[in-house]
Amino acid sequence: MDLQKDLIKKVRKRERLNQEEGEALYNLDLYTLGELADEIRREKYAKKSYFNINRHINPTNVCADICKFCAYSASRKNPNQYTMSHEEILAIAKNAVANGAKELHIVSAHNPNDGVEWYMGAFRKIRKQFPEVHIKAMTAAEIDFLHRQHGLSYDEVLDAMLEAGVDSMPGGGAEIFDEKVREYLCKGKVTSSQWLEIHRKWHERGKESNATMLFGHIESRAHRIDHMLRLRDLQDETGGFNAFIPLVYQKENNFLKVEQFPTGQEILKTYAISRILLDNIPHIKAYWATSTINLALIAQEFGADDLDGTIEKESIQSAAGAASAQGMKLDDFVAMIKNAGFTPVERDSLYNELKVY
Ligand code: V47
Repeated sequence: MDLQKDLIKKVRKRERLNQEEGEALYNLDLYTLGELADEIRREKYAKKSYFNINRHINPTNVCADICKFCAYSASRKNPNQYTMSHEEILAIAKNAVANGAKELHIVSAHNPNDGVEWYMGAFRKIRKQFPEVHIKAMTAAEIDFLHRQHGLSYDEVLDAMLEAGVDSMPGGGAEIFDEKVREYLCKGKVTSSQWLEIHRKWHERGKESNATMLFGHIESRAHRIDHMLRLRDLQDETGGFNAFIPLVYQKENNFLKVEQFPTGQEILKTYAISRILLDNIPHIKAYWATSTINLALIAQEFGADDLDGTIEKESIQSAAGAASAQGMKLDDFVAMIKNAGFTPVERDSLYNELKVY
Protein backbone atom coordinates (compact mmCIF):
# COMPACT_ATOMS: atom_id res chain seq x y z
CA MET A 1 0.00 0.00 0.00
CA ASP A 2 2.84 2.34 0.86
CA LEU A 3 4.35 1.58 -2.51
CA GLN A 4 1.14 2.67 -4.22
CA LYS A 5 1.00 5.85 -2.13
CA ASP A 6 4.60 6.67 -3.06
CA LEU A 7 3.82 6.08 -6.71
CA ILE A 8 0.81 8.40 -6.59
CA LYS A 9 2.90 11.05 -4.85
CA LYS A 10 5.56 10.75 -7.51
CA VAL A 11 3.01 11.20 -10.30
CA ARG A 12 1.52 14.24 -8.54
CA LYS A 13 4.99 15.76 -8.25
CA ARG A 14 5.36 15.14 -12.01
CA GLU A 15 8.45 13.03 -11.48
CA ARG A 16 9.51 10.64 -14.20
CA LEU A 17 8.64 6.97 -13.81
CA ASN A 18 10.78 4.02 -14.84
CA GLN A 19 9.81 0.61 -16.28
CA GLU A 20 9.01 -0.93 -12.91
CA GLU A 21 6.95 2.04 -11.80
CA GLY A 22 5.15 2.13 -15.14
CA GLU A 23 4.16 -1.51 -14.66
CA ALA A 24 3.05 -0.76 -11.09
CA LEU A 25 0.65 1.91 -12.39
CA TYR A 26 -1.51 -0.91 -13.77
CA ASN A 27 -2.06 -2.10 -10.17
CA LEU A 28 -3.74 1.18 -9.20
CA ASP A 29 -7.52 1.09 -9.37
CA LEU A 30 -9.07 2.56 -12.50
CA TYR A 31 -10.49 5.65 -10.79
CA THR A 32 -7.22 6.66 -9.18
CA LEU A 33 -5.38 6.17 -12.44
CA GLY A 34 -8.05 8.14 -14.30
CA GLU A 35 -7.87 10.96 -11.80
CA LEU A 36 -4.08 11.19 -12.12
CA ALA A 37 -4.16 11.18 -15.91
CA ASP A 38 -7.04 13.68 -15.97
CA GLU A 39 -5.12 16.07 -13.72
CA ILE A 40 -2.27 16.11 -16.25
CA ARG A 41 -4.66 16.44 -19.17
CA ARG A 42 -6.51 19.36 -17.57
CA GLU A 43 -3.24 21.09 -16.74
CA LYS A 44 -2.32 21.00 -20.42
CA TYR A 45 -5.63 21.39 -22.23
CA ALA A 46 -8.45 21.94 -19.71
CA LYS A 47 -11.58 20.44 -21.32
CA LYS A 48 -10.46 20.85 -24.92
CA SER A 49 -10.59 17.80 -27.18
CA TYR A 50 -8.83 18.01 -30.49
CA PHE A 51 -9.84 16.52 -33.82
CA ASN A 52 -9.26 17.24 -37.47
CA ILE A 53 -11.19 16.90 -40.69
CA ASN A 54 -9.22 14.28 -42.50
CA ARG A 55 -9.47 11.57 -45.12
CA HIS A 56 -7.63 8.28 -44.88
CA ILE A 57 -6.48 6.96 -48.27
CA ASN A 58 -5.06 3.45 -48.53
CA PRO A 59 -3.88 3.29 -52.16
CA THR A 60 -2.95 -0.41 -52.34
CA ASN A 61 -3.49 -3.54 -50.27
CA VAL A 62 -0.95 -5.72 -52.11
CA CYS A 63 1.73 -6.54 -49.56
CA ALA A 64 5.07 -8.33 -49.69
CA ASP A 65 5.24 -8.56 -45.90
CA ILE A 66 3.30 -10.80 -43.58
CA CYS A 67 1.94 -9.45 -40.32
CA LYS A 68 -0.19 -11.93 -38.43
CA PHE A 69 -2.54 -9.24 -37.10
CA CYS A 70 -3.27 -7.71 -40.50
CA ALA A 71 -6.58 -8.31 -42.28
CA TYR A 72 -5.97 -5.64 -44.89
CA SER A 73 -3.10 -7.20 -46.83
CA ALA A 74 -4.31 -8.92 -50.02
CA SER A 75 -1.63 -11.58 -50.02
CA ARG A 76 -3.19 -13.28 -46.99
CA LYS A 77 -6.86 -13.71 -46.21
CA ASN A 78 -8.14 -10.88 -48.38
CA PRO A 79 -8.30 -12.11 -52.00
CA ASN A 80 -9.45 -8.75 -53.36
CA GLN A 81 -6.27 -7.09 -54.49
CA TYR A 82 -6.30 -3.46 -55.55
CA THR A 83 -3.81 -0.78 -56.48
CA MET A 84 -5.00 2.71 -57.28
CA SER A 85 -3.69 4.72 -60.19
CA HIS A 86 -2.51 8.28 -59.56
CA GLU A 87 -5.71 9.47 -61.21
CA GLU A 88 -7.82 7.48 -58.75
CA ILE A 89 -5.83 8.79 -55.79
CA LEU A 90 -6.18 12.35 -57.10
CA ALA A 91 -9.91 11.93 -57.60
CA ILE A 92 -10.29 10.84 -53.95
CA ALA A 93 -8.11 13.74 -52.82
CA LYS A 94 -10.19 16.18 -54.86
CA ASN A 95 -13.40 14.90 -53.38
CA ALA A 96 -12.01 14.97 -49.85
CA VAL A 97 -10.71 18.53 -50.18
CA ALA A 98 -14.08 19.61 -51.63
CA ASN A 99 -15.71 18.07 -48.53
CA GLY A 100 -13.49 20.12 -46.25
CA ALA A 101 -10.64 17.70 -45.50
CA LYS A 102 -7.52 19.54 -44.43
CA GLU A 103 -5.39 16.43 -44.06
CA LEU A 104 -4.86 13.41 -46.29
CA HIS A 105 -3.59 10.45 -44.27
CA ILE A 106 -2.06 8.17 -46.89
CA VAL A 107 -0.86 4.71 -45.89
CA SER A 108 -0.27 1.78 -48.24
CA ALA A 109 0.67 -1.86 -48.02
CA HIS A 110 4.15 -2.87 -49.22
CA ASN A 111 3.47 -3.47 -52.88
CA PRO A 112 6.44 -5.03 -54.70
CA ASN A 113 4.90 -4.18 -58.09
CA ASP A 114 4.99 -0.44 -57.49
CA GLY A 115 8.16 1.59 -57.81
CA VAL A 116 9.27 4.51 -55.66
CA GLU A 117 7.76 6.87 -58.24
CA TRP A 118 4.29 5.39 -57.74
CA TYR A 119 4.44 6.59 -54.14
CA MET A 120 6.28 9.87 -54.66
CA GLY A 121 4.52 10.79 -57.91
CA ALA A 122 1.15 10.57 -56.14
CA PHE A 123 2.32 12.93 -53.39
CA ARG A 124 3.82 15.35 -55.91
CA LYS A 125 0.61 15.51 -57.92
CA ILE A 126 -1.52 16.02 -54.80
CA ARG A 127 0.84 18.76 -53.61
CA LYS A 128 0.64 20.52 -57.00
CA GLN A 129 -3.12 20.33 -57.30
CA PHE A 130 -3.94 21.02 -53.63
CA PRO A 131 -1.16 23.23 -52.24
CA GLU A 132 -3.03 23.82 -48.96
CA VAL A 133 -3.79 20.25 -47.92
CA HIS A 134 -1.56 18.60 -45.32
CA ILE A 135 -0.08 15.34 -46.60
CA LYS A 136 0.55 12.91 -43.75
CA ALA A 137 2.02 9.90 -45.46
CA MET A 138 4.47 6.99 -45.37
CA THR A 139 4.85 4.96 -42.19
CA ALA A 140 8.35 3.96 -41.16
CA ALA A 141 7.37 0.44 -42.30
CA GLU A 142 6.73 1.71 -45.85
CA ILE A 143 9.99 3.68 -45.84
CA ASP A 144 11.87 0.57 -44.75
CA PHE A 145 10.10 -1.42 -47.46
CA LEU A 146 11.22 1.01 -50.19
CA HIS A 147 14.74 0.75 -48.77
CA ARG A 148 14.69 -3.08 -48.90
CA GLN A 149 12.92 -3.35 -52.24
CA HIS A 150 14.71 -0.65 -54.22
CA GLY A 151 18.07 -0.29 -52.47
CA LEU A 152 17.54 3.33 -51.40
CA SER A 153 18.92 4.48 -48.06
CA TYR A 154 16.49 5.82 -45.45
CA ASP A 155 17.93 9.29 -46.10
CA GLU A 156 17.18 8.99 -49.79
CA VAL A 157 13.57 7.94 -49.19
CA LEU A 158 13.02 10.69 -46.61
CA ASP A 159 14.51 13.32 -48.92
CA ALA A 160 12.32 12.08 -51.77
CA MET A 161 9.28 12.47 -49.48
CA LEU A 162 10.28 16.03 -48.65
CA GLU A 163 10.82 16.82 -52.30
CA ALA A 164 7.40 15.35 -53.17
CA GLY A 165 5.64 17.52 -50.59
CA VAL A 166 4.96 15.16 -47.68
CA ASP A 167 4.36 17.27 -44.57
CA SER A 168 4.39 14.78 -41.71
CA MET A 169 4.66 11.06 -41.01
CA PRO A 170 1.92 8.92 -39.47
CA GLY A 171 2.75 6.67 -36.54
CA GLY A 172 2.02 3.29 -38.08
CA GLY A 173 4.24 0.22 -38.18
CA ALA A 174 5.45 0.54 -34.59
CA GLU A 175 3.29 -2.39 -33.36
CA ILE A 176 5.14 -3.53 -30.22
CA PHE A 177 8.86 -2.84 -29.92
CA ASP A 178 9.78 -5.89 -27.84
CA GLU A 179 11.92 -7.91 -30.25
CA LYS A 180 10.54 -11.35 -29.35
CA VAL A 181 6.89 -10.39 -29.67
CA ARG A 182 7.65 -8.43 -32.81
CA GLU A 183 9.38 -11.38 -34.42
CA TYR A 184 6.30 -13.50 -33.83
CA LEU A 185 3.91 -10.81 -35.07
CA CYS A 186 5.67 -9.45 -38.12
CA LYS A 187 9.06 -10.97 -38.80
CA GLY A 188 10.89 -9.37 -41.73
CA LYS A 189 9.18 -5.99 -41.41
CA VAL A 190 10.94 -2.86 -40.12
CA THR A 191 12.62 -3.67 -36.78
CA SER A 192 12.05 -1.62 -33.65
CA SER A 193 15.42 0.10 -33.84
CA GLN A 194 14.92 0.83 -37.54
CA TRP A 195 11.46 2.30 -36.85
CA LEU A 196 12.98 4.61 -34.25
CA GLU A 197 15.95 5.47 -36.51
CA ILE A 198 13.63 6.48 -39.37
CA HIS A 199 11.58 8.76 -37.11
CA ARG A 200 14.80 10.22 -35.68
CA LYS A 201 16.02 11.05 -39.18
CA TRP A 202 12.66 12.61 -40.08
CA HIS A 203 12.72 14.74 -36.92
CA GLU A 204 16.31 15.78 -37.69
CA ARG A 205 14.92 17.28 -40.90
CA GLY A 206 12.75 19.55 -38.75
CA LYS A 207 9.63 17.50 -39.45
CA GLU A 208 7.03 16.00 -37.12
CA SER A 209 5.44 12.60 -36.78
CA ASN A 210 3.21 10.42 -34.61
CA ALA A 211 3.83 7.14 -32.84
CA THR A 212 1.46 4.19 -32.45
CA MET A 213 1.40 1.06 -30.29
CA LEU A 214 -0.70 -1.95 -31.27
CA PHE A 215 -1.90 -3.58 -28.05
CA GLY A 216 -4.42 -6.08 -26.73
CA HIS A 217 -3.05 -9.19 -28.49
CA ILE A 218 -0.19 -11.36 -27.18
CA GLU A 219 1.88 -8.64 -25.52
CA SER A 220 2.17 -8.17 -21.76
CA ARG A 221 1.74 -5.00 -19.75
CA ALA A 222 5.53 -4.87 -19.38
CA HIS A 223 5.89 -4.85 -23.18
CA ARG A 224 3.57 -1.85 -23.43
CA ILE A 225 5.55 0.08 -20.83
CA ASP A 226 8.82 -0.80 -22.58
CA HIS A 227 7.31 0.45 -25.87
CA MET A 228 6.29 3.77 -24.34
CA LEU A 229 9.66 4.29 -22.67
CA ARG A 230 11.57 3.68 -25.91
CA LEU A 231 9.43 6.42 -27.48
CA ARG A 232 10.00 8.72 -24.51
CA ASP A 233 13.77 8.27 -24.90
CA LEU A 234 13.71 9.24 -28.57
CA GLN A 235 11.41 12.18 -27.84
CA ASP A 236 13.94 13.45 -25.28
CA GLU A 237 16.46 13.60 -28.12
CA THR A 238 14.36 15.02 -30.95
CA GLY A 239 11.05 16.43 -29.66
CA GLY A 240 9.49 15.49 -33.01
CA PHE A 241 6.51 13.38 -31.91
CA ASN A 242 3.15 15.14 -31.79
CA ALA A 243 0.91 12.34 -30.62
CA PHE A 244 0.98 8.88 -29.13
CA ILE A 245 -1.77 6.59 -30.40
CA PRO A 246 -2.53 3.32 -28.62
CA LEU A 247 -4.26 1.16 -31.27
CA VAL A 248 -6.58 -1.48 -29.85
CA TYR A 249 -6.13 -4.79 -31.65
CA GLN A 250 -9.05 -5.82 -33.93
CA LYS A 251 -9.48 -9.54 -34.26
CA GLU A 252 -11.41 -10.37 -37.45
CA ASN A 253 -10.05 -11.93 -40.67
CA ASN A 254 -6.43 -12.36 -39.69
CA PHE A 255 -3.98 -15.05 -38.61
CA LEU A 256 -3.23 -14.07 -35.04
CA LYS A 257 -4.84 -16.33 -32.50
CA VAL A 258 -5.64 -14.38 -29.38
CA GLU A 259 -7.41 -16.03 -26.45
CA GLN A 260 -8.08 -13.06 -24.25
CA PHE A 261 -8.95 -9.55 -25.31
CA PRO A 262 -8.41 -6.48 -23.15
CA THR A 263 -11.37 -5.30 -21.11
CA GLY A 264 -12.59 -1.71 -21.40
CA GLN A 265 -10.91 -1.15 -18.08
CA GLU A 266 -7.55 -2.38 -19.38
CA ILE A 267 -7.83 -0.14 -22.46
CA LEU A 268 -8.66 2.93 -20.34
CA LYS A 269 -5.78 2.12 -17.99
CA THR A 270 -3.44 1.97 -20.96
CA TYR A 271 -4.55 5.42 -22.18
CA ALA A 272 -4.14 6.84 -18.67
CA ILE A 273 -0.70 5.29 -18.20
CA SER A 274 0.50 6.62 -21.54
CA ARG A 275 -0.57 10.12 -20.46
CA ILE A 276 1.37 9.74 -17.22
CA LEU A 277 4.53 8.13 -18.63
CA LEU A 278 4.87 10.14 -21.83
CA ASP A 279 5.54 13.46 -20.16
CA ASN A 280 7.25 14.76 -23.30
CA ILE A 281 4.74 13.79 -26.01
CA PRO A 282 2.09 16.50 -26.13
CA HIS A 283 -0.99 14.60 -27.31
CA ILE A 284 -2.59 11.25 -26.50
CA LYS A 285 -4.92 10.18 -29.26
CA ALA A 286 -7.89 7.90 -28.63
CA TYR A 287 -8.26 6.66 -32.20
CA TRP A 288 -11.96 5.84 -32.21
CA ALA A 289 -11.63 3.47 -35.18
CA THR A 290 -10.00 0.90 -32.90
CA SER A 291 -11.28 1.82 -29.44
CA THR A 292 -14.90 2.31 -30.58
CA ILE A 293 -16.31 5.82 -30.39
CA ASN A 294 -17.95 5.19 -27.01
CA LEU A 295 -14.72 4.20 -25.31
CA ALA A 296 -12.84 7.03 -27.09
CA LEU A 297 -15.32 9.50 -25.59
CA ILE A 298 -14.72 8.07 -22.12
CA ALA A 299 -10.96 8.03 -22.75
CA GLN A 300 -11.16 11.82 -22.72
CA GLU A 301 -11.58 11.46 -18.94
CA PHE A 302 -8.56 9.14 -18.80
CA GLY A 303 -5.89 11.35 -20.31
CA ALA A 304 -6.73 11.39 -24.02
CA ASP A 305 -7.04 14.88 -25.53
CA ASP A 306 -7.40 13.97 -29.20
CA LEU A 307 -9.91 11.82 -31.11
CA ASP A 308 -8.17 11.77 -34.53
CA GLY A 309 -10.77 12.95 -37.00
CA THR A 310 -13.74 12.34 -39.21
CA ILE A 311 -11.67 9.85 -41.33
CA GLU A 312 -14.30 9.69 -44.14
CA LYS A 313 -13.15 6.22 -45.18
CA GLU A 314 -10.75 3.72 -43.70
CA SER A 315 -9.62 0.30 -44.86
CA ILE A 316 -7.00 -1.13 -42.49
CA GLN A 317 -8.79 -1.44 -39.15
CA SER A 318 -12.21 -1.91 -40.73
CA ALA A 319 -10.87 -4.98 -42.58
CA ALA A 320 -10.17 -6.45 -39.13
CA GLY A 321 -13.61 -5.67 -37.74
CA ALA A 322 -13.60 -1.97 -36.76
CA ALA A 323 -16.65 0.22 -37.53
CA SER A 324 -14.59 2.89 -39.26
CA ALA A 325 -15.13 2.05 -42.94
CA GLN A 326 -17.33 5.10 -43.57
CA GLY A 327 -15.81 7.56 -41.12
CA MET A 328 -17.96 9.91 -39.06
CA LYS A 329 -20.13 12.95 -39.90
CA LEU A 330 -18.64 16.20 -38.60
CA ASP A 331 -21.86 17.32 -36.87
CA ASP A 332 -22.25 13.99 -35.11
CA PHE A 333 -18.62 13.98 -34.06
CA VAL A 334 -18.84 17.49 -32.59
CA ALA A 335 -22.14 16.74 -30.83
CA MET A 336 -20.75 13.57 -29.24
CA ILE A 337 -17.67 15.36 -27.87
CA LYS A 338 -19.89 18.14 -26.49
CA ASN A 339 -22.36 15.73 -24.94
CA ALA A 340 -19.48 13.99 -23.22
CA GLY A 341 -18.68 17.30 -21.49
CA PHE A 342 -15.70 18.41 -23.56
CA THR A 343 -15.01 21.30 -25.92
CA PRO A 344 -14.43 20.14 -29.49
CA VAL A 345 -11.52 21.97 -31.07
CA GLU A 346 -10.82 21.49 -34.74
CA ARG A 347 -7.07 21.50 -35.24
CA ASP A 348 -4.73 21.29 -38.18
CA SER A 349 -2.34 18.37 -38.49
CA LEU A 350 0.31 20.08 -36.35
CA TYR A 351 -2.18 20.99 -33.59
CA ASN A 352 -2.72 24.66 -34.41
CA GLU A 353 -6.27 25.46 -33.31
CA LEU A 354 -8.61 26.28 -36.19
CA LYS A 355 -12.07 26.41 -34.63
CA VAL A 356 -13.46 26.04 -31.14
CA TYR A 357 -17.03 24.66 -31.22
O1 V47 B 1 0.67 0.07 -38.02
C1 V47 B 1 -3.18 -3.31 -38.55
C2 V47 B 1 -2.55 -1.17 -37.35
C3 V47 B 1 -1.65 0.66 -38.27
C4 V47 B 1 -4.69 -4.04 -37.20
O2 V47 B 1 -0.44 8.71 -37.14
C5 V47 B 1 -4.30 -2.77 -36.77
O3 V47 B 1 -2.26 9.80 -36.72
C6 V47 B 1 -5.75 -2.89 -35.00
O4 V47 B 1 -0.77 3.94 -38.30
N1 V47 B 1 -6.15 -4.14 -35.36
C7 V47 B 1 -1.83 1.68 -39.34
N2 V47 B 1 -4.82 -2.19 -35.68
C8 V47 B 1 -2.73 2.82 -38.86
C9 V47 B 1 -1.95 3.97 -38.30
C10 V47 B 1 -2.63 5.19 -37.77
C11 V47 B 1 -3.98 5.20 -37.52
C12 V47 B 1 -4.54 6.37 -37.05
C13 V47 B 1 -3.81 7.52 -36.88
C14 V47 B 1 -2.46 7.49 -37.15
C15 V47 B 1 -1.66 8.74 -36.99
C16 V47 B 1 -1.86 6.33 -37.60
O5 V47 B 1 -2.83 -0.11 -38.20
C17 V47 B 1 -0.58 -0.37 -38.41
C18 V47 B 1 -1.07 -1.46 -37.48
O6 V47 B 1 -0.52 -1.31 -36.20
N3 V47 B 1 -3.35 -2.38 -37.60
N4 V47 B 1 -4.00 -4.35 -38.31
C19 V47 B 1 -5.67 -4.75 -36.43
N5 V47 B 1 -6.03 -5.99 -36.75
